[in-house]
Amino acid sequence: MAEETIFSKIIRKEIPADILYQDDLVTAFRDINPRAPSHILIIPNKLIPTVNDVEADDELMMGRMFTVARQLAEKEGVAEDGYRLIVNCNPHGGQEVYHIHMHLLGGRPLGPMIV
Ligand code: D5M
Repeated sequence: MAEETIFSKIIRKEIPADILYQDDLVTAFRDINPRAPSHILIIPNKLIPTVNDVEADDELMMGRMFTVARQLAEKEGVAEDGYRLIVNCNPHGGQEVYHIHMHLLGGRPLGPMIV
């Protein structure tokens, strides 16, 4: 059984967060440490620690994450100029919170992806 993170508390609204969207499968809120004018995290309501833990049953929810990302990008006004979606996995991927999250970054030119 995976250990809960602070994101489970955000989903249950036990701690404050700037929640922009929530439905039965996903929740989206502003990143507390924004790296761009628009920096939103889109997460599954179900606790899945990393991309390594994704299973076929999760495909609907993973698809919803992209649909919500697209809708929020439009709402934030960054869709036309463009934005970046990032999912970090484990230490080499730079993952800090072990509850899968998609970063939506936009509102400025992000440059080429540096690895
Ligand atoms: O990214 C983890 C991200 O989670 C990082 O950009 C900060 C963000 N974070 C951490 N705690 C909070 C709270 N409480 N609200 C909003 N955002 C938060 P990673 O891909 O794991 O490096």
